[in-house]
Amino acid sequence: MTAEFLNGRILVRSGDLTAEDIDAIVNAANWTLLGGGGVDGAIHAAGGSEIYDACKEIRETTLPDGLPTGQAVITTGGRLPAKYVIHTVGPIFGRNDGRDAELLADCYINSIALAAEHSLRTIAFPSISTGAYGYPKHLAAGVASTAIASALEKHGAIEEVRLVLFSEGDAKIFIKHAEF
Ligand code: AR6
Repeated sequence: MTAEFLNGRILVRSGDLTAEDIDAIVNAANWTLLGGGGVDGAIHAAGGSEIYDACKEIRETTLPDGLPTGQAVITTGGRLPAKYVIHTVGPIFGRNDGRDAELLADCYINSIALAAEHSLRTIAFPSISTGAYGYPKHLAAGVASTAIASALEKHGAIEEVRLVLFSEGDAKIFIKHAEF
């Protein structure tokens, strides 16, 4: 299943994010930047040690205390088809004093801004926070779509944003609740 929004600038479909041939894929990481399960584990497994080494370097230099929720950093894509990985940390649902939506929106907005800063034109996201971090998928779809649309208004050089949902069912939920 594939759906297009904003004249084809946004594409929503099901698939494996690690297989995307694109300028950057976004990792739903955790504050350590040093790996985990879910899409994070899949990205490090497929991309190899170059990504881990780049994350470790960031921890040893600019981010000794880790990456705050909602912020984003960029590394090589290692052996992935994607040239770069943008790592962001989604909110753990229900643990942010009512700021879950704001922090989830920050993930998308800051990742797209970072891509634009690096003159990238295409970027693919998973549905951040909707696995281990427990964000209800239908709510996350509304937040993600609104945040992406506003970031695209600001960054005219970004040509395409792909939302790559892990199953057909997840893609359907996203499309049903998206607010593009
Ligand atoms: N391609 C696309 N989507 C995927 C893939 C994939 N290969 N694998 C999983 N998903 P999660 P979170 C979907 O748990 O909720 C990690 O341990 C999955 O179905 O990966 O942000 C990190 O290190 C779900 O819809 O990320 C953190 O500790 C979505 O990706 C923590 O999990 C996000 O699920 C982050 O939790």
